[in-house]
Amino acid sequence: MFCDQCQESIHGTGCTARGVCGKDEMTAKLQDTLVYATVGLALAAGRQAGGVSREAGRRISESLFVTVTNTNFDDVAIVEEIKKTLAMRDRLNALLPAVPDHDAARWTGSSLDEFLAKAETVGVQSYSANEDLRSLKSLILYGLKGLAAYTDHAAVLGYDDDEVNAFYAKGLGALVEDLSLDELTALVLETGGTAVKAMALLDRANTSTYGNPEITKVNIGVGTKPGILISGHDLRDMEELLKQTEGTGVDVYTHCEMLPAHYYPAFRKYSHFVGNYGGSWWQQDREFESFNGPILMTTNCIVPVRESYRKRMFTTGMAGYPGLVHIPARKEGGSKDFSALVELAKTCQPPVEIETGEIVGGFAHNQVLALADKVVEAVKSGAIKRFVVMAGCDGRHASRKYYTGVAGALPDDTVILTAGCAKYRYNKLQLGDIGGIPRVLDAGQCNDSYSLAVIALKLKEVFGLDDINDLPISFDIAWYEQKAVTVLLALLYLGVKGIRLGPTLPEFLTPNVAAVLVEKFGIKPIDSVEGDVEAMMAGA
Ligand code: FSO
Ligand code: SF4
Repeated sequence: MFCDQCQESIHGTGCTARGVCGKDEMTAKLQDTLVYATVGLALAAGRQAGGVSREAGRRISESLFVTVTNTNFDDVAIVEEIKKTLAMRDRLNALLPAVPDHDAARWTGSSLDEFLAKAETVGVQSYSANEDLRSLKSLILYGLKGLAAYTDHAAVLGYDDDEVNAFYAKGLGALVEDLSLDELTALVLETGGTAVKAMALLDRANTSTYGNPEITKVNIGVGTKPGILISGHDLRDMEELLKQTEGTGVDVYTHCEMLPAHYYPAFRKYSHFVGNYGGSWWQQDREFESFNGPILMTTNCIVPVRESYRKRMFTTGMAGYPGLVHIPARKEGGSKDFSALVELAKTCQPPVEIETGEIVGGFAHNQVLALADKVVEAVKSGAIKRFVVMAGCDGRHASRKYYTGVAGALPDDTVILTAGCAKYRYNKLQLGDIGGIPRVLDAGQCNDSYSLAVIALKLKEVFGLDDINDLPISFDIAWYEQKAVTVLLALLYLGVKGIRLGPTLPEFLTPNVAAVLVEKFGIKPIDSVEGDVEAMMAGA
């Protein structure tokens, strides 16, 4: 196996025997074959008379999402995804005057052994013999994987974007084409442009269905009833779980990236939606143990499952893990059936309280724009000197203490804008407020980084600036998995310069490609807390 797609990849070599994430060799290989099958599907779908259909776009989203870090460790499920993808590829091939002239569009296989054998020649290292070209192709592929997660969530709510689907064909097709450094660099930016569209699409899907997030205080303590803990990003699963637990005597809590569900009016109304339990994804093994009740993983961020809670943990959607019960997809027009979790919860003890208090969030674009006058006034009066965007992911590495340090060291006249699980490094610090505006404004999930971009663009307009980089705003982004790559590419596309990226730069960037990013966009690695805070306050 070879995998270098996340920040915890073994530095210098990538993961070659077993992933730091827990992914083993067989799973890694099957995921490589699934990506290659998806490239074949993209080649066939992109050549259809009407362009990439919504059905094909959804299949591509699902297949790529399965291969995002920590999403699916279940080989049986991945084999099924490969089969479904090849079947759709072949149906589309049959509609063409000629099957695309590439092995990705033509190879055949139907057994586990054949899929594993195929993986030997189609992993990410096969996309080019030139390491710089391969690096750019990796950047495109990983950006597309994150994008796929977002378009999958939007599709679940009935929202698709034909332009995003069209780009799946172009971007995935590029992985198996001979393209120059310049052509691939342009495609990297185009991936960023498509990422903006995908994030806007998901924002529209979420807010049209569940209302605009509002300022909300979220309880981090526990109640006295047994609970179900829901993690991941899928808001439709959230909705159906809340409906199916209402009046059952079972409470519902969020974990990690599901915390922002509390900010939506459609979910706030449920009295049994009690609070958020614990911290970010990598702490789940300890926290799932003490939660005592059933746990539902709706998307990525599964860490190797401990025996102590294995029987209480369920997956759904694109998530999967061997030995766990998987709640099947909903039928057309229907709902998923979470009754197994509800029945199990009734037999469980209430959660053990691990902390008390509350965190405040709900500062997505609509809410912040409603406060725009107050914010603009605070900037004009000098009460707010600078905004620091600290969005992205959290992870296991001790070096991520840097983000807690930066949040604490930023002067009292700065406001932190955040989204994604990166916030767990500082969202329980008491950082106060500026004239009633909290110093940490949490927009929501990582996809809600879109909101942060909307807010920045609005501020640019209000202050009559031509360039987003003229705002008193700095970007100190943390990355872990491929959705953060998507967010980063979106920011680059929007013209943001001088982003700090940490805790380490991606392993898959060669020195030459990193140099291009430095030269064109001023991307820089993080340094010391003191040095970076001082530099950011000076606008550097
Ligand atoms: Fe964090 Fe995980 Fe949302 Fe990522 S929970 S690491 S950026 O999934 O997707 O923010
Ligand atoms: Fe390694 Fe990350 Fe790939 Fe897992 S996802 S195998 S930790 S690079």
